[in-house]
Amino acid sequence: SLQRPKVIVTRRLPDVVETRMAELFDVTLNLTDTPYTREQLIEAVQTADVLVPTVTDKIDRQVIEAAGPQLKLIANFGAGTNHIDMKAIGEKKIPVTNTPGVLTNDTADLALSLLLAVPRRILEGEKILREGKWTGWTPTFLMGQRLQGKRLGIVGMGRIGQAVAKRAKAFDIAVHYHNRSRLPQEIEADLEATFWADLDQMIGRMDFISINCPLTEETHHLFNRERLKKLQSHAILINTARGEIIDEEALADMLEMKRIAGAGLDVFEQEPEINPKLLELDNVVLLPHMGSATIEGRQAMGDKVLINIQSFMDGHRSPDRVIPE
Ligand code: 8YV
Repeated sequence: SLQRPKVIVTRRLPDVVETRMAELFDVTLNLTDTPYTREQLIEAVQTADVLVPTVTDKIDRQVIEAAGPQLKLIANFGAGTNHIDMKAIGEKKIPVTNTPGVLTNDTADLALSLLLAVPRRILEGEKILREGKWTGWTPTFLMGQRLQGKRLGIVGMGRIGQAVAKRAKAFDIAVHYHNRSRLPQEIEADLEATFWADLDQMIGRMDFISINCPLTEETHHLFNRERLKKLQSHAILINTARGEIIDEEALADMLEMKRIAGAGLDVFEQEPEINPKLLELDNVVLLPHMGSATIEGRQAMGDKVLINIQSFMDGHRSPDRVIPE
């Protein structure tokens, strides 16, 4: 019944979240925690009242069109919804919710971690030490780039972009940004952020770039080969958004040729596969999609999923409804 909807959760969630879900719903957990196959996803949308997917579930047109009439809600565990074909969702009129807000600061913290780790060569240093290759302090050993006084260009100035800006400001970095629309004046003034309507003009002048926009048709390969060539040769590119926003092959080439100084990547085009060229490079820090991976954040994401399901079942509009374009 609607009182106790059948909820299928495709991945293991934090214990407290699963426990609470089992109290409230008739919940099916994926105890193996291996991503659902297409067949399993199709079966899920044909039997569940509510599906709780994650970024590893490709909810494409075929899956959406296979959904049975009993499917009432897709309550995504995560903010990004690029793995869900929102056009097909709009046609089929299945409501989708996500979990914005609760992972903003964690993701921004990880972007800053990369913004420190790459220019300051932190992982190179650690590796040398662990390999027993550190022969002692020298005046010119592991010199990196200073953060203070540099220019950071943020691409995508939503919640996460703004949280990155706030942190960068504390490091005395000048914040610049490109976004579909300009921020309200008071927010711009507060962040001391400079708006660039033209992305290419901005990136040609930045020391660091942080990508914080969603993956959409417009942002797919936004950083293609041609655009990457516009970066300054000392520039460092940070991506905690989605891998497909960058042409990874082109980026690997540019890094290899030292036409870009470095990159910090938490996301990749073919996760969990990593372009082998990237693995060969010293001037990159590669992380396994862990931007929102804090205990508090993942529990809060689970809480959001719960609230979204409950308010929907109670006949209210879910607070985090994602509107198909
Ligand atoms: C999650 C994320 O790890 O929310 C997002 O968009 O990328 C991460 O917070 C993952 O996507 C959960 O589905």
